[in-house]
Amino acid sequence: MKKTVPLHLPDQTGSRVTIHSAALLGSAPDLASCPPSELPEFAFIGRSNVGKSSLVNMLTRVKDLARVSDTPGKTRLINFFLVNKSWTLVDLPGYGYAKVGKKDRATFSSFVADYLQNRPNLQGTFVLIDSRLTPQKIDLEFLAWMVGCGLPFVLTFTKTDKLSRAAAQANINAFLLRLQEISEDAPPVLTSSSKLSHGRSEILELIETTLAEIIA
Ligand SMILES: Nc1nc2c(ncn2[C@@H]2O[C@H](COP(=O)(O)OP(=O)(O)OP(=O)(O)O)[C@@H](O)[C@H]2O)c(=O)[nH]1
Ligand SMILES: [Mg+2]
Repeated sequence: MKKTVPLHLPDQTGSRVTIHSAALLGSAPDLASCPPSELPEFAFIGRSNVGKSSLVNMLTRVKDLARVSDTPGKTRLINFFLVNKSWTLVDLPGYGYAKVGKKDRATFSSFVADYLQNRPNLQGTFVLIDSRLTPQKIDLEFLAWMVGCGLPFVLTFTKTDKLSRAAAQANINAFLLRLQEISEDAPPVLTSSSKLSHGRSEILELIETTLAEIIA
C-alpha cells in the first residue's frame, strides 16, 4: 500500500478481481468491541457524505449492503463487511459532522482514531476526498493527523461523475500540491464514481496486490 501508483482517471472496464460474496460481519462502537479478526482489513474514511458507504456497495456490487444517505453523519459505527470470506472492508463514520465543536474542523471520533492507529489487521486505509471541491481544510487537517501518526493511506477522489474530467483533474492537482506541505511522500491516488462504477478495478486491484504481498 505504500507504493506510489501513477495518477489516472478511471477506466470503464470490469475488474479482473471477482467478488464472490460480501456480507455484513458486524458493527462496533469502539475498537474494543470490534470483532477479533486475523483477516486483512481495508478501511474507508473521509468527510461525512463523501461517499464511503456508496463505495462499499459499488465495490461489492451489493446494493444497500452499507447504508447510504443524503444526510451527513449516517454511518455512526465501525461497520465490517466480509468479502470472499477472506478479507474485510470497513466503513468508518465520517469526520466533519459534529453537532458540537468548531465548524469546519476535522472532528472525528476518538474511536475512529483508535481504530486507525491500533487495529492489528488493518492493511490499508483509503482516505476519500470529494473531487468536486477545491482543497478543503478539513481534509488536509485529517491527513496531517494521519501523517503525524505515521499512518500510510491511499487517496481516492470520489463522485467524478458530477463534474468534467478536466475540472476533477484540476481539483486533484491542487489537492496534491497542498498535500506536499504536509507529507514528503506522495500517496497512491485513485478516482471513483460509485454511480458509474468507475474506479472499481483500480481499487480492487490495489487491494488484491496488497493481499498478494501479505501471502508472499
Ligand atoms: N453522483 C454521485 N453521488 C454519490 C457518489 N457517491 C455517493 N454519492 C451520494 O452522496 C451521498 C452520500 O453518500 P454516502 O455513501 O452515504 O456517504 P458517506 O461518506 O458514507 O457518509 P456518512 O456515512 O454520513 O459519513 C448519497 O446521496 C450518495 O448517493 C458518486 O460517486 N456519485
Ligand atoms: Mg456512510
